[in-house]
Amino acid sequence: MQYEAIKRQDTEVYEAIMGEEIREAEGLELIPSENYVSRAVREANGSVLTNKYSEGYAGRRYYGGQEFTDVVETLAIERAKKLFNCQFANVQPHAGAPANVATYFALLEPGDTIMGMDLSHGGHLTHGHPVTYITKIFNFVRYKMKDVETGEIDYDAMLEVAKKERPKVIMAGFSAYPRELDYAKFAAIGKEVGALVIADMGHISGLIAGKAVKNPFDFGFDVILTTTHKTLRGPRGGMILTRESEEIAKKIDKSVFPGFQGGPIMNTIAAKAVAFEEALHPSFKTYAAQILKNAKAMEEVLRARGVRMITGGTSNHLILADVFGSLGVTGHEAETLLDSVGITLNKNMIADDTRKPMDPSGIRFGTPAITTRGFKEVQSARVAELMVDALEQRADKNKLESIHSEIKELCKAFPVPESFV
Ligand code: DSN
Repeated sequence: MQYEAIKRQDTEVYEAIMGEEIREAEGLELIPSENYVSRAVREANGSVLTNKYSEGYAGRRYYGGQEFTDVVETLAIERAKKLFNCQFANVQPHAGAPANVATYFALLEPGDTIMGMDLSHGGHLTHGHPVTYITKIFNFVRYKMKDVETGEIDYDAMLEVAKKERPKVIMAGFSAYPRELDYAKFAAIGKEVGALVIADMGHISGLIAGKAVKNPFDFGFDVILTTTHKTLRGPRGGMILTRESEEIAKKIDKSVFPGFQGGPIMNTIAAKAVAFEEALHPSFKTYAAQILKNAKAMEEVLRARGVRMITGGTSNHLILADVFGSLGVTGHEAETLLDSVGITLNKNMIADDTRKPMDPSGIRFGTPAITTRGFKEVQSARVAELMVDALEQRADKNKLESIHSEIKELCKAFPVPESFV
């Protein structure tokens, strides 16, 4: 039996873990940054490697007893390089935000300028939102969409600002943007103003690895930052990839350790290695392609039901819907209501939102986790129908109960798999 020792020793934690097991089994996970990992990834993450301190890098550690940690870290690095077609990988960042910050410190001096996508148009906190401490160190300038109905980035304005502000780094990346970026344009602007172009691909790195979307390295990007637990379907963690510059890679290694972090989390690095091997498997390409097909199927339903989507739809794994404008329900109300029928997603600001972050106009949802469950277009479309039904008929308790029953049946028919290879 799973969790036997925890059950014997600590019933409070055991019960919370079991509660989460049931929640994940009986509900649909639509948060686009979440996924289900394989049992092999979980075993590696729960392994004895958690006991080990390994400051340094393979072959150059500050503590003894590294014969096995060196193996897992080297495996993770080699597999990551193969997945993303690059020459260097640092797999030690504890998460996405530390990977970003360590990279800034590796490549910039305090006071230097970084250009990133505005959070309100889909960017990420670490790309320069004033609530983060890094804005006390670096100067951030922003770019936005030109047209929120199509999602087109305002590349002309971006170039103009870049010429004036001379950023040292231009970040291409997002956490709530449903379209592909024009990497060639980013690279051209970077070249024109002498900035490094860095892609923060946390959300879509699995789609890149599965070749369902473009790889920024093919457009001359120098560095890709990513989490490992979203579409890439690995353990919670971060990673920094460098295309070909040994000079950049060395600076990044030094910045991650000893500059920014202490000991790497070796059990998680082993789990990253396992997940990367899974992603190298041919079935991962099918998975990545299906994520996009499922998102399209949901998009079509929303359009047919008259729900406004920011950028008009999706070209990746996520959709940002203006539920307040379309259905008169706030993002917070929608999140709570859908949770009550077994659908988990998150409230989200929409572009130029007039509402507040804790109760915005939108919801953000996506297909990585339901696709892991085995959903195809037909089930994804049905879920979208049920979501809109629940939001439209939110006062009808019987209707909500019947939607919840149908969601539970779908979950039963598509249990979370234990293995993907
Ligand atoms: N929290 C992540 C997300 O949900 O997109 C970004 O860091």
